[in-house]
Amino acid sequence: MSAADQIFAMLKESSQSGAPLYLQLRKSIEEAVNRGLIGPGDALPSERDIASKADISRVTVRKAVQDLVKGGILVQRHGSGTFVAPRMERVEQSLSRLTSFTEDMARRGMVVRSAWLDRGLYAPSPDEMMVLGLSANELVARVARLRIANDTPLAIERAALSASVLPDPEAIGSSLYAALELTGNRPVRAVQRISAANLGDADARLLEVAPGVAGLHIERISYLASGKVIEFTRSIYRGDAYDFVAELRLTGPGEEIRP
Ligand code: 16G
Repeated sequence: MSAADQIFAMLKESSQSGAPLYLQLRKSIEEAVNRGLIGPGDALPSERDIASKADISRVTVRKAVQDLVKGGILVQRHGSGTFVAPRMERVEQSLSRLTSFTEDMARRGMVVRSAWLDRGLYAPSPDEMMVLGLSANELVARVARLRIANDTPLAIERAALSASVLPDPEAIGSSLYAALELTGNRPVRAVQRISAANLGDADARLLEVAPGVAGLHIERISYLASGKVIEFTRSIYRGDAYDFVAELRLTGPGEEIRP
């Protein structure tokens, strides 16, 4: 049975419900995806095919499809059509170990690569001056990357470090922490702040999700053993790809809780 037939069969099942047509169609496409009748990466039949098979207007089909794109069930690629979104295998990330993206993904057997969004030396922003302890006449090294594992973009990371630590951001290979390790500047402690964020258009396009879907905004400030701040990184992670897991322990009497 073709994908259009599968959807039509689902639609016939739900046609008794009395709900608006576009909602019935949306549910039918969702059902076809959930039951695996059309799989991740499969092309959705054209608007015209669905409309003629189900005998409904193309406007109705468009409305249902747009809703599913917004919900992340379908993805639209300019020029090539609409597809079932790839199923994300969620990554479980411990919040108690200070690891790098490269190490995290390699441990899971995933192939890591990054696309450079920016790298260079700049005059620091007020935030960067404050966090990294820079004065206005010092420079900041910025390293912005789209982090990709097994061909799926997972996060956009924008790191800022003092230019005295990273004088040549062009020279980092595939891992920032490996480059810092070489000069004895790999952080030993970090404080991470995670908050919810809806992805804006530009970030959503890079992460290949629909604009407005849920993401995680993560700010990491990392320290050397001396207590000096070494890295200030602001990242956007895909909300459908990550579970951050923290182990909690009861603190003993007199034990200090520090951030
Ligand atoms: C992690 C860190 C990021 C760090 C990067 C280094 C979070 C949220 N962020 O992704 O702060 O810059 O690792 O990775 O965990 P790399 O050594 O592979 O470049």
